[in-house]
Amino acid sequence: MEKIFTPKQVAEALGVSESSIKRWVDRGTMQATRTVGGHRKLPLSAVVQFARKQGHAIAQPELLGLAAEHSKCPLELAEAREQLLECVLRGDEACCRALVEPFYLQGHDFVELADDLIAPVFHQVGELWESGDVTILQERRGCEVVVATLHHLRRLLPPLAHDSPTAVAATPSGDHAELPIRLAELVLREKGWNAIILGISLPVEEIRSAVESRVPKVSLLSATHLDDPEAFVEQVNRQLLEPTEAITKWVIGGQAFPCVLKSHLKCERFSHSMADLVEYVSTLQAAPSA
Ligand code: B12
Repeated sequence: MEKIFTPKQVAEALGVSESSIKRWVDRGTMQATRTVGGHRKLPLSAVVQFARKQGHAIAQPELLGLAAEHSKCPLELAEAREQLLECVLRGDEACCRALVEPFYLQGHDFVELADDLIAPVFHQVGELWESGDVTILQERRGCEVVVATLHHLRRLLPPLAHDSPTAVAATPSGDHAELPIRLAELVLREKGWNAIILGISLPVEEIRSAVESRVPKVSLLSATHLDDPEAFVEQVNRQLLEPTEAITKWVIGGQAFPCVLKSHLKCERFSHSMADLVEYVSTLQAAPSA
């Protein structure tokens, strides 16, 4: 259940007067509902989206159940990456949330969060693991704390419209990397898509049956590590992409595909980034429905 606040509580958190909050609500700048008695009620996501759009700092985020900021001044991207890497390697969830949540509240979107902050940090974790400077425990615990942070961020998104288009996302059997599809879910949710994660490490035939029953406008497949990429491309083309090409648009991404194989995938788009995914889906949203 989403947290709901009174204008007085929000005023205190934002460090403004209660009358300013009521004025913003009455002008429609801040979304609110009314009780039967006519009192204004403000959902957390409405306060957060107001703060992001208006560039309004939240003076006391803890009053809204948000993380107290890691650092009071907005961080440069390079600095944010450096600090996130430290939190990830320490497996410190509170520190990770206190860094990433304000980054989002300051107006950065999920595309930036994915492509410019989280992915580069984990690529660095991978390099450190390869050179023996990071343990498997640190790598796995690091993923856990970021996944937990993403769950917190999810509840800051505004509710979906009843007619929002559907997208599904999965990773295939044997691929246990969670971050790409969790990030894709948030990126698409932010753009108004009803993005549903089918699951991680799912057999291809089960992904296919989920797509056939849900008929999503877009389907995403992410693969970070495959034992035999060539055999996988052959199987996924034959058992998943070809049989469902008439009912959904496939977008595939992930580090598992060597360059030579990407063009063999029978998908609409191979995406290297969340920015590219957003660019692609915006062409679908703009297109008149058939
Ligand atoms: C964390 C991690 C794991 C964790 C994942 C845990 C979890 N809960 O998610 C676990 C423990 C499973 C793991 C295991 C292994 N791993 Co590992 N792992 C990583 C690590 C450090 C981070 C992966 C990650 O989450 N990155 C962050 C994401 C956000 O970045 P990204 O994948 O690049 O995604 C971005 C884009 O590529 C794109 N994108 C990706 N997918 C998609 C999909 C769509 C639809 C779109 C639009 C975009 C898109 O958008 C994202 C945002 O920009 C990487 C290092 C690295 N370079 O990433 C190694 C890495 C992927 N692992 C590697 C290896 C070798 C392994 C193991 C084989 C180790 C072993 N011997 O057991 C196993 C294989 C497990 C398996 N079969 O899945 C190698 C893979 C080399 C390769 N390509 O074959 C890497 C690159 C490390 C290295 N430097 O060697 N790993």
